[in-house]
Amino acid sequence: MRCRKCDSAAVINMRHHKLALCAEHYGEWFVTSTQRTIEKYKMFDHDARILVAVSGGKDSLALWDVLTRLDYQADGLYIGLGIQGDIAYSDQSLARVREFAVQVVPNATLHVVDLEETYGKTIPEISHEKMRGHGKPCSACGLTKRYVMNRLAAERGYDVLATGHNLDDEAAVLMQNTLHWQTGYLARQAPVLPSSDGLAKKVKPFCRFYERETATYALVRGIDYVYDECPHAVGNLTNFYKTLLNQLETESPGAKLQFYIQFLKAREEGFFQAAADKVSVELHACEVCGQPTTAPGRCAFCRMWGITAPHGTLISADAIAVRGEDEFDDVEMRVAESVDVSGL
Ligand code: Q46
Ligand code: ZN
Ligand code: ZN
Repeated sequence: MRCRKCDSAAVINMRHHKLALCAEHYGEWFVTSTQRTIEKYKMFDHDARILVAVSGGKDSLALWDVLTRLDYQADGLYIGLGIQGDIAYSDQSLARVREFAVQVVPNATLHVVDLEETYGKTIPEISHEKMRGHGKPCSACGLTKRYVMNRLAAERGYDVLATGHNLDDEAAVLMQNTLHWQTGYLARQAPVLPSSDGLAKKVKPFCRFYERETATYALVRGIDYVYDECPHAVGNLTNFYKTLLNQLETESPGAKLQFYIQFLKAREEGFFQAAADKVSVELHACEVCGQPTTAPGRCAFCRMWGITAPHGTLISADAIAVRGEDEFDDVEMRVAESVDVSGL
């Protein structure tokens, strides 16, 4: 198969777009398409300070790369979950993120918040404690990640929080919510969630890209990412729906994209407005940490992590200005030293 633009060998054939491209033209197409999505959904402009949540996987690193190439002011946030399994998952992920930051986005800042250093426990530990050894740690993990992202964005003055969710992620969640007619969740599933009462604006600039498209972009850009999934992702429901949707896509190319795009249209036309009105709840400040919450008194995060004492700036893992390979050791030391847990 040849590239539509230059006749070189194509690295990808996107049947749903009827478009095959070589490495060079695919890289260009991917960056331009991201910009189009950013504009279409009014995600942000060049004045915005953007915080990209980076996990070490292909999607989030590709997102940081593309936003930087598009000249946006994008910094990174890595949250150390303390999930190792047989593959040293968290250690591997942090190593990939650091290497990427130093080599690819040397003018950006990488924030590292290690949960064990900051809050005294890893995700598997807090989850085990709360669930008495039953079930997966994903709910504790999701709640914690959302909290840390919001909190860091607020404390460091970021306007927007960007995540690398792709079309496969979005379509799988959509299918899950639709099969259960979770109208409240459907009302809130969008490429942009506006900021409200101290919660950062959230955006998903890759929501229209298939997973194989972000993987191909990472490949052509030579991004070194963690191939392994989190050990707890194995066998989860989202992956099951992804498999079903892939079967559908094989039979009917473009089905996944249509499913998601038509949902967004229906949503924009107010199809889920009644559900949105019903679930809109008032937020107030957590009496301990000050972060917005719907719960009376302490927020869900403070309750789960057993935080009872008021404190000032809790997350203090210092920002790392990524300056170059030779300062690598320094960086590690500064993070380890700058974590302040005195408020706990
Ligand atoms: S929620 Fe669950 Fe993920 Fe956390 S424990 Fe792993 S699989 S990382 S997106
Ligand atoms: Zn080409
Ligand atoms: Zn709180």
